[in-house]
Amino acid sequence: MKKETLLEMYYMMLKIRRVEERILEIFAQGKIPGFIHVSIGQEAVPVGVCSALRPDDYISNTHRGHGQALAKGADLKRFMAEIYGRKDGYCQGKAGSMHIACNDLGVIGSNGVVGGGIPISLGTAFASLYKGNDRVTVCFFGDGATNEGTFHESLNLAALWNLSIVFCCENNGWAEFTPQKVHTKLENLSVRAESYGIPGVTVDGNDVLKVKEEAEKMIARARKGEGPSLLECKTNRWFGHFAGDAQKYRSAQEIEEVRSFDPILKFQKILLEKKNLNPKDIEETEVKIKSQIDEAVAFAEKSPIPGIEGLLENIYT
Ligand SMILES: Cc1ncc(C[n+]2csc(CCOP(=O)(O)OP(=O)(O)O)c2C)c(N)n1
Repeated sequence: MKKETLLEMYYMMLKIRRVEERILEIFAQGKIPGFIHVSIGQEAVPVGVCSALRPDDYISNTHRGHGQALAKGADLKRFMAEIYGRKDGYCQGKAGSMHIACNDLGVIGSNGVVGGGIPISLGTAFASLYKGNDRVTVCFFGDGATNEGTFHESLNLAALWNLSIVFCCENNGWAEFTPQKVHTKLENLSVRAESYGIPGVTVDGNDVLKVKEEAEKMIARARKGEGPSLLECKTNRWFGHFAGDAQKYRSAQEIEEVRSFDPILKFQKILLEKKNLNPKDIEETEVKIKSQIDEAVAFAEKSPIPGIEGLLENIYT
């Protein structure tokens, strides 16, 4: 892999982490409306997968989807304005964190309905088939969503219609306050693919290079018209289900332990060892990201709050 690609991936993982840390701070100050779900600890999944996509490909993101939208190329200013619920946001402030969509980037929308994005993503995959193009759709969802009927119906239909789609389960081990072992008997959720006659693979979702490698294979397969597959990336949710959830249901030891699987430090170590990165580069990347976030926050705070007159604009019902 080219050095520039590796550095771009590192930059994006760090950017997602720092953006979400800032969002948590701002949310605690009461400046952001609605709910916030951060994906801190899970950055390798969206970055590994989206780095294998073309700009004209589609993704459907989730309620924990900040990283997915940013990794697909969301402009930080318009993204932040949307989080703030402001007029200059991607959806004119009507979507916020949990329903953000970026039409020009093929980010078809996050969803507050768990598993709700899965059948929607079949729509863009079907559009590619219908129009005869090779645009691929990646559909992100969590481990909890794999127990929804929409997951099973969608995998069945996608397999049957041979759709160009990669189902990506960002498995952080928790569905709200319920650990995986309480919501399913399965250890590897990728085995569910077999029931629908499609390939399924489980990878270390804290290893961005492994995620990218497997995603590339599945995306190439879909692009060639060979149908859907299921990629399970096992990762860790560091914080509570939503901002403000103190995780009283998790032991302090577990919360501490998951941080030892930090996907950014893991990748950073590889890059330092291979001399693709030096400590000065890390410092410079941090400075660059901080100034981008400062600018984006200032842009969002200056952006107007949407007025009542726009309530019915750009709404589809
Ligand atoms: C259909 C539906 N059922 C329940 C909920 C409440 N709920 C919100 S998030 C969530 C857990 C989702 O877990 P998972 O799919 O693993 O995603 P994660 O939050 O871990 O990213 C639940 C049950 C909902 N929003 N929609």
